[in-house]
Amino acid sequence: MIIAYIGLGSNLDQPKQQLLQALDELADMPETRLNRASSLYASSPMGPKDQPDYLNAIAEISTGLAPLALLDELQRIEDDHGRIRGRHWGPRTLDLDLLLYGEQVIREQRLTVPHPGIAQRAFVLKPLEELAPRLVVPELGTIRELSAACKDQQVRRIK
Ligand code: A4P
Ligand code: MG
Repeated sequence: MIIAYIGLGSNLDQPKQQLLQALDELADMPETRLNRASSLYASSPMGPKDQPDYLNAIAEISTGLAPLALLDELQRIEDDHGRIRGRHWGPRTLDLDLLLYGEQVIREQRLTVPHPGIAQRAFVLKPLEELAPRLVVPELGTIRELSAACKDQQVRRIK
């Protein structure tokens, strides 16, 4: 089993419900266990501003799925949430990003791991820091270091 981290994001159709339901669905993936999940975090949109604020969270899973099989499962769950692939960085009912897959570095057409945005996004790093501050992102440093470098971005933890 490999430990992997999944980033969840939503800004349409009751984002909190979208994320809580997605956590259940991650737990139901084949060969996979949901170890733990972060709190939910709210932030204004990165990218186009004419869209609602986002809720984000992180799930830590243990999985026997290979990386591309895991990506297939994540995209199936996105589709089940009525995800319509519109403009880049546009609004969405559910976005599931494979952030980290063990310590592997993957550069394939369909899949880049670590996720390329990870080091610039407080809405990813804050919830990751809650779960695993000392975790090392291959080639980049620890989550705590990367999060400190993004501290100017406003992200609110939801109680
Ligand atoms: N892909 C490659 N690597 C990965 C990976 N590690 N995980 C490919 C997931 N997918 C990966 O994704 C496009 C393609 O990326 C997939 O088909 C897969 O083969 P997508 O989600 O359909 O496309 P997108 O959403 O237009 O682009 P992208 O880059 O995924 O958008 P992001 O980076 O997810 O950003 N603001 C806040 N505050 N919070 C957010 O969560 N999210 C976005 C979307 C914009 N602004 C946001 C937030
Ligand atoms: Mg995505």
